[in-house]
Amino acid sequence: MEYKFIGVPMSTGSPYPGTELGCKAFTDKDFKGMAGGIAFEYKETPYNEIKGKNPDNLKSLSSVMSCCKALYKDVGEAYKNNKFPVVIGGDHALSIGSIAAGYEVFGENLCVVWIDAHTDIHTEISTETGYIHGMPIGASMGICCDELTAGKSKCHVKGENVFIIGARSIDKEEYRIIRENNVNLYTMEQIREQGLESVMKEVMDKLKGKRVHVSLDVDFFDPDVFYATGYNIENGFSIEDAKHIISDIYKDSKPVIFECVEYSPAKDENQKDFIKLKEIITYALRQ
Ligand SMILES: [Mn+2]
Repeated sequence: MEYKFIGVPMSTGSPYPGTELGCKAFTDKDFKGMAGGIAFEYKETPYNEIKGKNPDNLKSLSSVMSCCKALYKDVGEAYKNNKFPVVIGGDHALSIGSIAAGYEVFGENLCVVWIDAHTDIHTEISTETGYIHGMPIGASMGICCDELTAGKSKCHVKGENVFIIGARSIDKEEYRIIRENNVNLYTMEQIREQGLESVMKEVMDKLKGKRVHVSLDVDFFDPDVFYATGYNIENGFSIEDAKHIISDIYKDSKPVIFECVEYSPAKDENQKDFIKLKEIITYALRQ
C-alpha cells in the first residue's frame, strides 16, 4: 500500500508555539527515506488563523476546528484511494480530524492507541486550561460539545476501545472521565511496576485483529531522550519502549494510520531529535 504523508502546521490547539513547524522540518528526501522505496505523496493540510473571539474554555476554536476539518478530508481521501496515512503534527488537537476520518470508515471497529504523557481526555467543561489539545480523546468519544466535531457526524469511539499508554500527567477530572467510560489506561507508574512486556500483552489481547489508530505524542519520551517538544514531562520512556509498543501493535492488529505529534524544531539542537523522529516513523512503516 502506498503512503500518504500529511503535515499539519498547527500549534494553536496548545499553549506552546513551535510545533506548527514540526512537519516543515521534513524534506522530500526525508519522506523518500522513511517510505523506503514504496510510492508516496506528501500533502500539507492548510492551517489558517481565523480571527475573532473564541470561548475561554475552547481557545482558538475556529482556527483549530477548520484545520481538523481539512485534515478529516485529507485522511478520508487517503482511505478512499487506498493509501496509508502518516500524519505529522502539529499539536495533538489534530487527532480530532484524523480519528473522525477513521471512524467514518471503520466505525465501531476502530480502536485508538494513545502513546502520550497525557490522557488528552478533557471536555470543554472539565478543562482547566481551555486548550483543545487536551480534548481530542474526549471529542473522539463523543462526550464533548458539537463544536468539536470534525466529520459529518459526531464520533463515538467507545472508551473500552481507547488505550492510553505511558501517561504521567493526568488531571483529577480526567481520572473520573476515564473511569466512567471504561477507558484502558496504562500509566507510567503501572508500566514501571508491571513491566512494558506484560502491559503490552494485556493490550494486545484486546486489540488482536482490530483496526487501530496509532497516535504517538513525543512527550511520551523522557526529556533526556527527546527534548524537542512543547512541554517536557519528566520520568518518560525510551525510543526502544516506543518501538516495543509499535512492533506489538503491528504484529497482532491492523494499524490504519500512524501519527506523530508535538515535535518542536526550535528546541531541537542540531536536529538531534529530528533524527529520532524519522527513526521511529521509519520503524513503524517497516513492520
Ligand atoms: Mn498528547
